[in-house]
Order: sequence, then C-alpha cells, then structure tokens
Amino acid sequence: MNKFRSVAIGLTVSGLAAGSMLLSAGQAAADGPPTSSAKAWCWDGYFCAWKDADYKPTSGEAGRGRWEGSDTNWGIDINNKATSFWNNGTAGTFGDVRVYNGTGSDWGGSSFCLTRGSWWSDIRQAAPEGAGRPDLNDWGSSHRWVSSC
Ligand SMILES: [Ca+2]
Repeated sequence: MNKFRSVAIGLTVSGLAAGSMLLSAGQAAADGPPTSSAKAWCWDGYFCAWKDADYKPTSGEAGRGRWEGSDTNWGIDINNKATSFWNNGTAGTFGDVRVYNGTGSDWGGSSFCLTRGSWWSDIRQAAPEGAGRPDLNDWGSSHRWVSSC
C-alpha cells in the first residue's frame, strides 16, 4: 500500500480544459487508511466506494460498490452518494482510476483521479466547498481505469 497518496482533479466544461489540480497527501489528519472491514470488502485489484465516511456502507451491501473493471453507471446504491474511496488496484496495464460526475461511456465532464493505492476515508477533506473546487462528496457516478492520472 502506498503511504503517499494524491487526488488529481481535472475539469472539462463544454469541451474546454479548465485546468487540473493535485491535492497532496497528509493535509487532513482525520483522513485515515482503509479499515479492516474495508480491506475485507475491497479485494486486491478492485476500486471501491462507500456511501459514508470511514469506509462505511449503510447496511449490508447497500451503499457501497467494488469494481474490477470500469463502470459507466454506478447504480442506485452508490450513485451520487460516495464519500469514501479506495483504489486497491494492483500493478498492471491500468492502475489509476478516474471518477466522473456523469454517467455514460463518453467519459466527459468533471472528474477526479485516484492513483493506485490511494484512498480518501472522507472526500470532503479533499474538496472543501467554497474553495473554487467542485464538492466531490456525494458526487461520483461512474469511473474508469486509466493508465495514468
Ligand atoms: Ca455520502
């Protein structure tokens, strides 16, 4: 597991590149690594998201998702609800994962990227409202694996 982690945020609005941002690790002391229950859920090679902070689903399998591949639409249990993320990808062709605000296979619009091994126990720590950044909490709807953030 990488101790260092980062989230790169890329925004594209109406086809115009609006810039990107790299948020450094360690800026939020409260943001902790995946818990033992998160590790049990999120198998090696998977990207996972949870509805609540600290890798917590609502109950059972509702409110969390794990994907070995890309997904154009997360579905009702986690769409626009995710607060915790963990890229538990393994070394290979694709290791980073880009999360999109929209759905569909065009992979357009606003997105942020988690490098392999990176996590956010509470994405609100990464994107405070009012700081000129999109509020990434309860925001993601799809993702795809990419070769590099
Ligand atoms: Ca949430």
